[in-house]
Amino acid sequence: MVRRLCGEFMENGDGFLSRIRSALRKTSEKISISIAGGKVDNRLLRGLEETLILADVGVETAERLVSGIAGRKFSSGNEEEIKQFLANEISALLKPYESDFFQREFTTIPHILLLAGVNGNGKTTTAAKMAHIFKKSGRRPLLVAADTFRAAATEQLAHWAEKIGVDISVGREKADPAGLVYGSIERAKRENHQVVIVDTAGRLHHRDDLLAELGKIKRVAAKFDPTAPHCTILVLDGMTGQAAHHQVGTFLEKVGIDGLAVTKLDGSAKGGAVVALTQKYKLPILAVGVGEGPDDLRPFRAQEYAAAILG
Ligand SMILES: Nc1nc2c(ncn2[C@@H]2O[C@H](COP(=O)(O)OP(=O)(O)O)[C@@H](O)[C@H]2O)c(=O)[nH]1
Ligand SMILES: [Mg+2]
Repeated sequence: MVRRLCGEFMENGDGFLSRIRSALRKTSEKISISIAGGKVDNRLLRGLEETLILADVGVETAERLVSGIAGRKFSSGNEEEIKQFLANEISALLKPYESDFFQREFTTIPHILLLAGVNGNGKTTTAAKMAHIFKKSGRRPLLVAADTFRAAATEQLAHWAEKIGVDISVGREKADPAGLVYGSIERAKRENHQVVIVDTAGRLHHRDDLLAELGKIKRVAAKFDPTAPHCTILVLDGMTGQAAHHQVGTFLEKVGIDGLAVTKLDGSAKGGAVVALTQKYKLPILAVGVGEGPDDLRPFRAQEYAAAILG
């Protein structure tokens, strides 16, 4: 049985739906325009397909959705019926990629989470928000500032740690991140932290270095426990659209990832990217970012997301 550790957290606060709905308004308005009149003919189908492709749901998925409509009888002139049909279809496509990430029992303690991704995608912010969620559900987190390359990165995470009241492990500037991670895991065992959240560097121009460094961090964690890191999470910026695909491909191949966290959905007009990414890479969406505050990280809900795309 799954313990609903974060149940309270998830029901509280303003809705995920209202946050992303305003961001996705452009997409949903365009969909509304493309199906205006509700008369299913070639013009409507072509217009809708184009709108879906422009919203980044991916060409194949757009084709599939549109042929689903083409092959169905709708009572004429009913836009709402088409919208409802699309919402159900998109929700069904996304449903397998929901996750119980925040409620999951930790099989090994400390549970080790590794956050990776390109600079600016929201790793540090997401690490802090995750720590905040775990703390609220009664599990002591330890944040690890393994982006030792830039002093500012450590300061940023330290600032968050103070703000949300959780422990943090920092190293000297330019210290070996893998060494810091090892020391942090030992500290977590000593001080009874149940979850260790490792924030890493994401400098793009040293990509090979960076990927090698992530590999080293993973090996060091595995020395302590062969199943660690228990979850390697790629943090993506929901506003980047197509570029995100390249990032997922690279990290999957070179580092190995278990799931995605998609940030900035509160500002992403091209919300279809989540649809395309899940269909292509079959990775769960562990969390979504809907703002810059500590409470602005949410579980991903397929139905709510589909509803927001359709307005
Ligand atoms: N609106 C919004 N901004 C976010 C979100 N997540 C992160 N940010 C902002 O994106 C910027 C980069 O985030 P940061 O965590 O430093 O990225 P990192 O370089 O990957 O560690 C910061 O200004 C964050 O406040 C989100 O979900 N919504
Ligand atoms: Mg950072």
